[in-house]
Amino acid sequence: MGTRTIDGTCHHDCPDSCGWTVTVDDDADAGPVAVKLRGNPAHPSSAGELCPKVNRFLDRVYSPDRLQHPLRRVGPKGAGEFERVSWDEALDVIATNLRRVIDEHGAEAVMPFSDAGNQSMLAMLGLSDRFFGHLGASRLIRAICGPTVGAAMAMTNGTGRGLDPAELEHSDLILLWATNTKLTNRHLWPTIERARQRGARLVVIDPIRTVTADAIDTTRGDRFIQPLPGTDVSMMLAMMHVIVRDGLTADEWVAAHTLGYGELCDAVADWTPERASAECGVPADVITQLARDYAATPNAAIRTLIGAEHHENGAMFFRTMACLPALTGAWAHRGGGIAKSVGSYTESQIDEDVLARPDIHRGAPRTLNMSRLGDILTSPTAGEPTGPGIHAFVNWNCNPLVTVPNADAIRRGLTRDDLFTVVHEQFMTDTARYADVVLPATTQIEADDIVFSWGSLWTAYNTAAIPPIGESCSNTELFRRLARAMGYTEPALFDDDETLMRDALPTIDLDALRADGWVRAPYPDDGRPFGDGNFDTPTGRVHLVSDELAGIGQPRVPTYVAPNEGPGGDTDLRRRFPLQLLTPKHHTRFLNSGYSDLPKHGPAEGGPFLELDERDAAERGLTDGALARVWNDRASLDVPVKISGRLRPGVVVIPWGWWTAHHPDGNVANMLTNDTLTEWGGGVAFSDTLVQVTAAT
Ligand SMILES: Nc1nc2c(c(=O)[nH]1)N[C@H]1C(S)=C(S)[C@@H](COP(=O)(O)OP(=O)(O)OC[C@H]3O[C@@H](n4cnc5c(=O)[nH]c(N)nc54)[C@H](O)[C@@H]3O)O[C@H]1N2
Ligand SMILES: Nc1nc2c(c(=O)[nH]1)N[C@H]1C(S)=C(S)[C@@H](COP(=O)(O)OP(=O)(O)OC[C@H]3O[C@@H](n4cnc5c(=O)[nH]c(N)nc54)[C@H](O)[C@@H]3O)O[C@H]1N2
Ligand code: SF4
Ligand SMILES: [Mo]
Repeated sequence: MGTRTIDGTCHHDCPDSCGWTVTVDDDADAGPVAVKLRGNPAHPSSAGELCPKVNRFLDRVYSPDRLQHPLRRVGPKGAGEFERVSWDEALDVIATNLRRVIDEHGAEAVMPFSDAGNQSMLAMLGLSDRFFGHLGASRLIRAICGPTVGAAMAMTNGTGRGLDPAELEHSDLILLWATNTKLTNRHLWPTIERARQRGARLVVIDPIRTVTADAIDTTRGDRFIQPLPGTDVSMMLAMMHVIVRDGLTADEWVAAHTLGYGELCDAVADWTPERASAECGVPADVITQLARDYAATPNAAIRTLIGAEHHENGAMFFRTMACLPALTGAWAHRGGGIAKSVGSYTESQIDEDVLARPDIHRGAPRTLNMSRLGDILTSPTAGEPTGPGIHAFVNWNCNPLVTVPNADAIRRGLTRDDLFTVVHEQFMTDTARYADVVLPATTQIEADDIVFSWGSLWTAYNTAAIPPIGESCSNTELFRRLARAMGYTEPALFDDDETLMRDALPTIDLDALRADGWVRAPYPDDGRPFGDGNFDTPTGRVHLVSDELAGIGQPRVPTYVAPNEGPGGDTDLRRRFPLQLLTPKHHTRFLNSGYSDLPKHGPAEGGPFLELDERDAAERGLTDGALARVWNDRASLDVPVKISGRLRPGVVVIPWGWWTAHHPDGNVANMLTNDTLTEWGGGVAFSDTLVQVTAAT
């Protein structure tokens, strides 16, 4: 038999959705073994390159730490003491406990919890909504990453649609605004380089001098602008002030395609660059120059992803940003506009109702926002005015103890004796350690699926290369097994993967997708999403004023509200906790909370640290490598100091993704972070976190 190759697609929650090719040795004693995994050169957007994390994906697949069998807890919660059980025993324990919780507390006391750990269609949307809807469980709002951006832009443009990022190639001025492209979206960089070769200038706007900021070339007119976190809206208002004041608007386009220009002018009249400078810390002349450059470049493009969403004013950031290209008429020009996630082109090809099947759901259960998990698990009413507390917690595709803010409260919640917890995972994560039952999950090379990219227009097929490792199963198979264990008979709960794929994609020919490997989402041939000037609002215009926002109690016009947990917010908090903490993605070998536990990934990145400016360090008597204590009212953690020139005084950073075992005192970055929700859109403000720092004793 020998070896053969199978093409697949990376499943990580990453905009790039790279194509890969797996070489499988069929002659191995233990059955087919994947011996090589490499980038697929034919893949249209990733062109053969993967990344430092996934180049070693097989280390993950064949890690000795992979969970291979169901486990039942035998020690205290969190101690990580388990015994191996059969699937039948595990399912029996789960069904018995779910039925007990439903009898004692009602079905809303069951909380499903997941995100995009595997963002492929079946893994993320497959059968979970059918199962939990049929059971009548509380419904989960999954909005820790992305939905706020779309909901915010929709208030201005009526849609989350924007530029295909590949269109940046046609732009003459690219603003990388709150996105760390070289780290988080590396396969877009060649496009940006092509634009630069044509003469495009680059502006990077970030509170951190990131690796992306380091890539600018000031001799070519590139710039790095470093606002304080959570203050960009003030800078945007000042940019609009300058554009209006200096007569730089595209008058004809504004008259034909916008609503509320006069009111917007009134709203920005007082927002001089000097006033904004006092809020955001960017010199007034830099703001003025940025506004002029932006307005003088008809096809200026703004590239943004998720970074700015994670603030108390995170929705207003994107709502306000969307007004900028409307003032300059950038959408009329190829390469001009805003490029964000393209999920509204790609993922919208999925008929989610076909997957969720609301017709087989029971009742109309409440919704719970995933980002409030700490509050939900520690409250007698799940953080709601009324209703049962959570007594059963079923988690897959997500590692909330590391990835969700206010995580010390999550830990306290998961320790509750009257909470029954199930975790379906590839590894014994911090979250899994608190489970009563742990179930083993497959990796991407062990199950067929379809990956809808949010960083390019390409949707790609993933063919399983090897059978499931050990007794692991895919997410859809998990829910079929749970439905059977619960004694349900509704046939839709048992649909196989092939049926789900065929039924959920009304506009995609599955056979052609399989044969070709990928398919591109429909997008205008001339590259301009709003080339005809028609927007998706009720009036067809760009809403510089928004009655819809007024309807949900938000300002009609773009308005800067300083985050409460920030320099312009609560004065008592600010006095006690004078430093702004960011906890960003930082390591090239990590993907969110994944890989920090693997021997060729985690150790190569060193370990967690507190990064700060030398002035903040000197004030506290801290030197490089000293152990610092970082704390606020939510938690405290000890971590070694790293002095750098990447930050403004007053801003500190702890890279995120490390687990409790990697931190000297077992506390992780998200134990410090803020779980206040964004003004609308359901996002969360973990990047508005104030802390104090001293030497650890
Ligand atoms: N290597 C690697 N790649 C990844 C990931 C990973 O963990 N590791 N995670 C993936 C995921 S899930 C996502 S969502 C994407 C996210 O991709 P990005 O949105 O590009 O990444 P973030 O690190 O969330 O945020 C980007 C930048 O926003 C900045 N920022 C924070 N607050 C503000 C602000 O108020 N104003 C401004 N101007 N900037 C601000 C941060 O300093 C950060 O450098 O990356 C994906 N790619
Ligand atoms: N402080 C701070 N917090 C953040 C962020 C930040 O920048 N800073 N970023 C936020 C963002 S943008 C995001 S997207 C979230 C990400 O938060 P999470 O979704 O929790 O992060 P991941 O580490 O990507 O994935 C979670 C788990 O899914 C598991 N998994 C992978 N594939 C499968 C599968 O097929 N089945 C099952 N059952 N499990 C699988 C992995 O083993 C992994 O442990 O974190 C958010 N939290
Ligand atoms: S994690 Fe992102 S960059 Fe790395 S292989 Fe997967 S899709 Fe590509
Ligand atoms: Mo994300």
